[in-house]
Amino acid sequence: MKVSVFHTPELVPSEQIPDCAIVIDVLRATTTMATALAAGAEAVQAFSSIDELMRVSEQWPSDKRLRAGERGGSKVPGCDLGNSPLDCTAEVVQGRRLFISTTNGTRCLERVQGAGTVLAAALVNRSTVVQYLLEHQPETVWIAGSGWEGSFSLEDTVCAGAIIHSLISHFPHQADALDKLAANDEVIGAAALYTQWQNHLLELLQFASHGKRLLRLGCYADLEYCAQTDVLDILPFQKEPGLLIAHYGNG
Ligand code: 3SL
Repeated sequence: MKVSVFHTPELVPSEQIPDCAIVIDVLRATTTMATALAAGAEAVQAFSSIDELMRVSEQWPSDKRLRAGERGGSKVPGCDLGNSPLDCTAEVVQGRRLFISTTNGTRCLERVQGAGTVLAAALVNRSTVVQYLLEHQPETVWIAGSGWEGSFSLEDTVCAGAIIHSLISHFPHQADALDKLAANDEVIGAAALYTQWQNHLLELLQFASHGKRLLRLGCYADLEYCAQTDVLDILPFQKEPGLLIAHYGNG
């Protein structure tokens, strides 16, 4: 297995396709997707455009759909929800399809949707992603952070590092595991970031520029939730381009 990390969707190479692409948007799109599926949503359908979300979801029975739209951290008018994972309770999402469009996360998903396998990862479901990689051993793995409008984000890179850190803990020869796994320098950087911050993830999210943006919007509870590691046994797995369903670690 060879792993590459790309900090933003823009940095993901367009001329190749990996066996497995892992999309990360810790704050908050992939955390919300994992939470919605864990709470019983039928599926998550992601769109880069709000207009397209509205058009496609209109064809779905209204009692079986939820429209979640976020721009700049705030809920898009006309949608049922914004992008807070805390809104995705079983009472709200059970048996419904979540149609979602966010500033960066859904755009990142679109960027890698042609990969052999596409998974959505966050800190909350890190262990299921690692379990999938260990079981399926894809040859080439790309981990793509969503960043913020083309810029690096600490929270996505620390999550990439959390995945790499856990993955190499399963290698028999620890000493050269990182070197064997890494296909680019970003992998080493992400692992180092996680090693430094693994016991202070909430603090790191508060240092992050998007974390600060969410704090200004009064979303401290979202940061607290998104900073948790390995609390959801769910793996959002792309069934067809843009459509994610729940796939358990050993499913
Ligand atoms: O950028 C995104 O896709 C969102 O996750 C941003 S927010 O956390 O909902 O503000």
